[in-house]
Amino acid sequence: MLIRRTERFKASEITDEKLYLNRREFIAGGGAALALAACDVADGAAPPAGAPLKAARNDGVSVKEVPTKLESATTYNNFYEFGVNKDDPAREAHRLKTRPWTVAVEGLVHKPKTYDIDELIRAFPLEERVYVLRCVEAWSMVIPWIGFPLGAVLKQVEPTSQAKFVEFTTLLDPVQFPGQKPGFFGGGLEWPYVEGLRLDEALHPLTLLTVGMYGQVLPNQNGAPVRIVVPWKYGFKSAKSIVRIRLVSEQPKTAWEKAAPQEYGFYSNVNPTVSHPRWSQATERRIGEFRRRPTLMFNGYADQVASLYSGLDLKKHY
Ligand SMILES: Nc1nc2c(c(=O)[nH]1)N[C@H]1C(S)=C(S)[C@@H](COP(=O)(O)O)O[C@H]1N2
Ligand SMILES: [Mo]
Repeated sequence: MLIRRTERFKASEITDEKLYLNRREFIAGGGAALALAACDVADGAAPPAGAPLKAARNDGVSVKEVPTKLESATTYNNFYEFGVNKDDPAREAHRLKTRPWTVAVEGLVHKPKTYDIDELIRAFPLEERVYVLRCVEAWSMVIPWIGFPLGAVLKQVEPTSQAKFVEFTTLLDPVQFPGQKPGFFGGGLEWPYVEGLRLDEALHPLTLLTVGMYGQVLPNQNGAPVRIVVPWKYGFKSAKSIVRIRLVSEQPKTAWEKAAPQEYGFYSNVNPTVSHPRWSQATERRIGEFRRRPTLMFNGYADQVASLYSGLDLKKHY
């Protein structure tokens, strides 16, 4: 196991990488890979953010757009556990220890299992998928994520016939997450951050259990060591730094729904025809661009996901 893990990050692998790394980052990344090989064996320390992570590009599901600058994707973040300002996560995220880390997959399943994060990262072949992250605040980024379909894990634990929804829970730890401290303004959210999907949404092949981006280990501010990415929904559906995936029979109460139910619904499908009560969703600002672009129905994935919602009133189920 150790050998395979070391191999995944070994320095020689980086040589054939087109990646997104410029030369300086390339050198830093190589150094990180070597440091990893050493500390990994010694004490199971986390692979440093920025360590190379290899994955085969899945062109079939990737958008053809140029990725947002890595620097923007790692400095303009929503991660309220670190603070409500966009630059808080990049500054505070070093507090989060991503090893040891486990993810419990439990609830209405025949074979509940607690995965060690490194076991999870090796459990299925990693893919690179370029998706547009569309935030409910009407901005967006193009991000080459690395992960594998969440459905692969869910099938392994065998949901029972009573399982209808999947609930995701972020780590609760006010020491590592200053935003969770009592008295700290956390945007009105209750901790831990909880999100959810219908089981069919969770099993959809586009739904990605994500452990990296831009050819690298996921940076802490982007939800290390593991987060969800649901590309046809607003960004807040993609819970970061998750420790539990629970199969349940009732629709989970999500963090944003609890905080402001009239503004943030359970479905939160990207939909240019349904406005947020305080702003339009018709257009979005692509980070790094000047002109706004029209927002696409289901963020451009209508062909793949519209059938999940046939017969559902998307104005009512926003
Ligand atoms: N635990 C947790 N997950 C979270 C959030 C958060 O505040 N806490 N913010 C969400 C929102 S609003 C967005 S837009 C995306 C941002 O992901 P990114 O920083 O990787 O772009 O993360 C989502 N996941
Ligand atoms: Mo968001």
